[in-house]
Amino acid sequence: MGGENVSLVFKLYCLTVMTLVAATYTVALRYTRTVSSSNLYFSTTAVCITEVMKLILSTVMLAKESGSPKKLVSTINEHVFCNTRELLKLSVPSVVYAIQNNMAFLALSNLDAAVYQVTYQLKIPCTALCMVIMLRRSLSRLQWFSIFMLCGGVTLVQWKPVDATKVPIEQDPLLGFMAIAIAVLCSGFAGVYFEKVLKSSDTSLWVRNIQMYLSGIVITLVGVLLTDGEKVLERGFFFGYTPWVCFVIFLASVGGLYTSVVVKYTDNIMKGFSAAAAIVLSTVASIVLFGLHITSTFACGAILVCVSIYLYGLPKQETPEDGNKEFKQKLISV
Ligand code: NCC
Repeated sequence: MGGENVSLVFKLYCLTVMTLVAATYTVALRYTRTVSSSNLYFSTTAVCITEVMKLILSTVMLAKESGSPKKLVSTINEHVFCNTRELLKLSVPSVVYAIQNNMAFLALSNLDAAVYQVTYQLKIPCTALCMVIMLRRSLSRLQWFSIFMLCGGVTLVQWKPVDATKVPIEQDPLLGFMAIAIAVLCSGFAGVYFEKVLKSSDTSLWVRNIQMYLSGIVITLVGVLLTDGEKVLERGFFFGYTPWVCFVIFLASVGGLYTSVVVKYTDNIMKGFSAAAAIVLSTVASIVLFGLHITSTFACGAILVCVSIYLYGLPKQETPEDGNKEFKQKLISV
């Protein structure tokens, strides 16, 4: 996966898998947090084990990319063990993602999965703002408008009546919403920071992932000790793990790796747009295949998503400022 010129089909495949995994992940995670109040696993340990899984999978991918065990060892030595500076650089998104991933557990322990999915869409404008500030990406007014339209569209597409079934755990919706707000900020910042580091050098994606997951393991382990340390020592690290919990960890690992591939071949804003398109397409497919009824909120949302994609892709009207920038750029290159 070293070449940049991957086919459109491959990109679409990665985006679709990422989106389907994310949807399943949210529902499965909510289920594992609400199915029983006794024997509830420690969410901090699940976040930590996910980092371990992603580290193993990324090392396997790097081994495939390297071609020989000798090359793999020398690459890891050069970029990981003998490169403290890069490790520290990648520990920044690592800390932020660790907070975000823990917040997802907190939010889904206190809010319905559909409410979570809808509110979490605020990450789209937040990511766009981070792209503008951190990557100096310029967005026209029309593109900003289309980003907010997309946000509204995805919200409507995913709109479902709140599941009023009683769950056997205490829930605090305010805490849930605060956790989402923190997760939204973390997702925008960490996503764009990782993209910036990844695209500013030729270093392999799998090396970057290994650098990030190594510090991720240390950071999430500190999280386990600080939050659940005593209880973990008493009941064990894997207390309350069921096949469903293992399934959630598997989805979190696969979803994380697909996210990194998607960011490599597209960008964080495209990730938001394509994920929205994938949600619309997969719902339309299930309507056609399984004869489900189309709701008016879905239809309105789908229209908004399609129009926003079209508007975002329209060629930008050049402002005099853009013209100046291009002129200066040309001068520099001469
Ligand atoms: O929120 P989101 O992603 O931006 O979070 C990114 C997730 O990917 C992991 N990651 C990122 C970069 C990288 N190089 N390696 C990684 O493992 C981060 O640790 C973080 O978990 C989205 O755009 O909506 C998306 O949402 C998440 C997830 O649904 C939400 O965070 C809710 O908890 C999806 N993750 C999974 O499905 C597991 C992600 O695929 C898409």
